[in-house]
Amino acid sequence: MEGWISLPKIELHAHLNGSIRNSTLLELARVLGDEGVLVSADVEHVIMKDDRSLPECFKLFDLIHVVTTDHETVTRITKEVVEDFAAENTVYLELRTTPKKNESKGMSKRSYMEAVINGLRGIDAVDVVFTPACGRTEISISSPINDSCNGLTRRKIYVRLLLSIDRRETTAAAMETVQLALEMRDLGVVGIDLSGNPVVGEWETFLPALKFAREQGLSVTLHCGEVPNQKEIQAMLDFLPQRIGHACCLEEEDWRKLKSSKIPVEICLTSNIRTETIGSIDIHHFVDLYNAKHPLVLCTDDTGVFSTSLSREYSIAAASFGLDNREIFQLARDAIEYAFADDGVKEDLREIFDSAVKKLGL
Ligand code: 6MZ
Repeated sequence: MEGWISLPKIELHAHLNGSIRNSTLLELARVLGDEGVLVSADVEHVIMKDDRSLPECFKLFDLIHVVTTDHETVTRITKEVVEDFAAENTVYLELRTTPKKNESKGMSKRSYMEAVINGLRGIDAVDVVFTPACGRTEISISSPINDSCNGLTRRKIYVRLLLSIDRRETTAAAMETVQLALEMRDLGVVGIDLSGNPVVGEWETFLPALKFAREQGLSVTLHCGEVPNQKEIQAMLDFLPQRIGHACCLEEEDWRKLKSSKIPVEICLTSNIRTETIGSIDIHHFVDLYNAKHPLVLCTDDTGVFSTSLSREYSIAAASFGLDNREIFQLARDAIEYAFADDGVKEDLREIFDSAVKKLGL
């Protein structure tokens, strides 16, 4: 199948500011360069660099945040990121982002998220279904993958949001993010993510907010084991989040716990290789988890930062692990079960995949 673009796909681990088009980042950097806020040539060099270690990634994120944190830009990047995922046939996208305060721009965590929502509302190239209310009943589906209207084929993408807690944040700041997520449930917020530089911060700092999120019925996913830290990995697995991301640096005992817990793992192949969190693709833990029939889902992490796409991640898995077309299709379809969306959305997604079987010649 050409590049797996025609395969319907589910994306469950994508960071908004990590998924910006290079062309947009460069354009934004040039504007700030012209205003004398930064030296755009330096920024261009950093943006265009291909391989970067994990610590370098977090330096890049700080730079990206300098060029993106105003409302208008947040709206623009949200729109572009969703359009890009939809263009490669992602039919369900769980997009995560860290709500940010920026007093100089009059930005609060809430207004940041409102700018994200405005981005979703502003998309007209595809049908975006992002609130439970604008769901299945309001949009008539003539073809499960593409809706036809006036002879034009329109794509449809479900989008749900996760609010990220950055590991640099305090307990109070993490709590504020969870509170905001609860208030924005009607706008498609379904869960909380813990992310950020894995060598910064303590698990105990975030635990009260994560517990509160869970008590209130939000789903939780944790970046777990991006660096070796067995005490934290054990504590995270004991918390029994609905999903974890990465799971690169687990020890024997952690693998046992993970496998018996059946917590689904968000696998980000290119990210793990580029950041050298995993030495090479042939020793990636995907293989062990896949053979053990452990729940897992292929994800991009940061399409912009790692120059990848979801189709590309599927191609890499097919080529590196010898999976045939049917196995790849099943891998993509199984991801529905690990999404944080409600049952009605999942039912629609199953139909989308099942009706794609014939079109894909499977
Ligand atoms: C941990 C990551 C990450 O939230 O500003 N982020 N956290 N590990 C990773 N693997 C490489 N990739 C991205 O998107 C960017 C933020 O997502 C988190 C970091 O906190 C980064 O600043 P938002 O939209």
